[in-house]
Amino acid sequence: MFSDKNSFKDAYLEKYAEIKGKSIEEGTLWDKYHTLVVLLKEEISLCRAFTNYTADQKQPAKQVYYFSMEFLIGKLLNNYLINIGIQTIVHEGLAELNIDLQELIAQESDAGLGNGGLGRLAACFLDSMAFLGVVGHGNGIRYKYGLFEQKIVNGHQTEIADHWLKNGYPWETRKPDKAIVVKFKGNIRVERVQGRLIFHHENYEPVLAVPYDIPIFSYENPFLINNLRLWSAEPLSSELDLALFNQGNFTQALSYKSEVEAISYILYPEDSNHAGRELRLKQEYFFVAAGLGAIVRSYKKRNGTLKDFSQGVAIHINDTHPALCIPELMRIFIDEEGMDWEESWNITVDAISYTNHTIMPEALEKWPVSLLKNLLPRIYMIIEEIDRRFKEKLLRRFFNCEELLRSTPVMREGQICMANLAIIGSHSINGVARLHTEILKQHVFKDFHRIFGYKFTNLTNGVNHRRFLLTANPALSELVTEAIGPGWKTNANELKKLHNYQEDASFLEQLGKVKYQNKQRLALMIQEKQGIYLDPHSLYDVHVKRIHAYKRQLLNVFKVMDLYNRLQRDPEAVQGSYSFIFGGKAAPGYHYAKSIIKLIHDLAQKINKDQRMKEKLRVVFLENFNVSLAERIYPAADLSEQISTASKEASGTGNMKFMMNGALTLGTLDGANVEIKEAVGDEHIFIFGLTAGEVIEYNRNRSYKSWDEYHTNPRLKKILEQLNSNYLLENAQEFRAIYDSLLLYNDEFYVLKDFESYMRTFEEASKIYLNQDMWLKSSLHNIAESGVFSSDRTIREYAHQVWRARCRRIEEKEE
Ligand code: 26W
Repeated sequence: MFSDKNSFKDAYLEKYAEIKGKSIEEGTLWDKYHTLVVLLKEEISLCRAFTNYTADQKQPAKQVYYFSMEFLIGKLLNNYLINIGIQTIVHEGLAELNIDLQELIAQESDAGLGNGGLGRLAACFLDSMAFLGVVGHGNGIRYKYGLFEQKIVNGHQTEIADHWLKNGYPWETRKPDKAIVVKFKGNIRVERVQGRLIFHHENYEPVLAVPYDIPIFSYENPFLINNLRLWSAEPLSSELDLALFNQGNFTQALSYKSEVEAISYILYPEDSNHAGRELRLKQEYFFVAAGLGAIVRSYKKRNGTLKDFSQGVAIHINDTHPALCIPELMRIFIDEEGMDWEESWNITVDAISYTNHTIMPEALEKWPVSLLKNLLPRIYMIIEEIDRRFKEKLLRRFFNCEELLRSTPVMREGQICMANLAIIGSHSINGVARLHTEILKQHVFKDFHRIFGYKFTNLTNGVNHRRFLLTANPALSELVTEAIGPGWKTNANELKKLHNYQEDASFLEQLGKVKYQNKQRLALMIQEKQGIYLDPHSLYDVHVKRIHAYKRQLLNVFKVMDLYNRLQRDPEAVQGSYSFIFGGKAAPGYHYAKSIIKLIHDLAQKINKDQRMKEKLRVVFLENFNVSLAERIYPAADLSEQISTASKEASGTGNMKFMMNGALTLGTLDGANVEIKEAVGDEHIFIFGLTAGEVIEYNRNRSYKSWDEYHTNPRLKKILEQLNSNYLLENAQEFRAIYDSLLLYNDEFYVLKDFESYMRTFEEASKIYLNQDMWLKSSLHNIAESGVFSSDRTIREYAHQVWRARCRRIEEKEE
């Protein structure tokens, strides 16, 4: 790698001349960005060759494969420059060539191959696996179109296709020689040969899966490079096309091509709603079959036999979307390797582990038998057999097992329950925060917990602190490093050393300044984009995440409405100055969530144009919340809104990103908020509302009556009346669905129930904010305790407890 800016400059100019064949002055920003990425990739691949070499010398490390429908990786360039440790060299070298590194960084498309939490978690895990020296690779889909771009028109969300590949994506390398054929539909012919059943898949529709590899560079260790493999669907060969073309059957030939390409065409923009579409099931099997095909092929090449497969390979399934890994691995062992059922099953279960990310019933995947049977006939037969054997075992093991037989089988009422398949077919199932895991054990999968108690574990989520603190917040990172040294970058627990500065007035003052600058930077961006001015002295109260009823953006809106109502009556009723910042995408078909976006806009418009509120309240909705925008927002936040209905948010990871950037949490006892509270102590977090236990009990006994809240709380009554009138809009019907959800349908997410305690707790927080010294101490305390929420900690736990894989980094250190 380059040792100084001159050697970088020479290499860059040489590469530029080689691939562009013109002078730098003639080149576009894209040319310059492209050259830089190609150069980095080549330099790094030299290191990769070295990795393979060293790995072969010692005992081969266990390979971990992280199967996920989504990888929300965002931009890579800046992160990679920091990881490799050459950001300054490159910045200065390019500057001498009159090139602004920031402009090149802006050229990169934000790879949005994910919806939200689950996809971003997968991306954070890739970084931490590489950093810790776990040989861990991502396996997913190379969607031609990622998550839609959100445009707000007149307060309404509209969606624009995210054509992220339009200029090309220089980080990826196409590997046509590593392609795999995936088979759909057709029929199975069964033959008995020497007492054994042989299964022939005939008349199937073949699809070629072509891999594109993206290198994952680890922090400060160029030798530990992992791979993210994304599969693209292509027609198998031109033969079929040609034959049809020659017969004059053009439309049929073209429809075959587009049907195949549809598989990796677009990411489903649903983050919690299982729609049960055939194309989605095709996507799921497509990347499962391609990924496993490649893994088995390379394993066999290295080891000859598959007998010890699960000792050398761990397959992790990120939610149930890749749960077809279980029958597919069985199919490979039985049909292609001629192994018997028992042995195949033992290896499969031993290799596979599963993470659950949601308890929302509408998000749990269930596929109609008819759909699966037609699309994947052999996989269907295997699922049937898994189900049959499981039920048989239950009957043998449990006396009186009617109850168990009702809730745990894979096949129920003409549907295939993917979570049940995932639990039965893996050796480990985990929730993503302690509370979530407890809910899984005691409620959602209670019966499974009776049967397979030993399989359940908790692995609380974490986030990549090198992206969301080190890279996203350079000013804070510098301040922290000056105070406690650079060790926190590789060991986030060292952030605890910041406690030594708790009483250091000058340090706290600097911390305040950093926050102010970050707020200014965000304000500038908002001013430029939306023409709304935010005062950096005001409290930035931030609520950014997918828009969903259970995440209760509505509760926050009611808070703003209430403050506004009170300020109109009495300008002294509320102390301090506030900027309420919202952001997030709604699934295109989720009308309720879209109304929430419209509501925020209408409220923002009303308040922002009211001159009397100028010094007091501002409301802004940031368009197109994505990874890059998130990296701007977290460093500028004072208050982090984590206000889901308790029990509904499995973990949350935004809560952790805010925390490490010094924001204080205003939240319910839900997901990882519970653990954040334990880490910082009651006095450094603002907790309100029903507990998960109370919500579950209300749901059970149905004693909650939302009308009671309406009648007993005049402030709330006023807000609801405003919602149901033309107070915000000429059209009083616009927010009728929201109003009805609260009063006609009894407020499923307890918005009205939690309103009062939310307001009280918000007021507590705002009082403390007025005392900047106290606030900054709490802010520092939050940063100091955020180390446990680094994904490095999470991945260590996965490696030791679930994958039984080595973290080469720590072992090297101990030697
Ligand atoms: C089939 C449609 C569908 C698509 C995505 C259903 C469910 C999902 C995901 C499981 C939803 C998701 O992203 N869950 C989030 O996962 C995060 C990472 O663990 C958690 O922090 C969030 O609390 C959880 O909502």
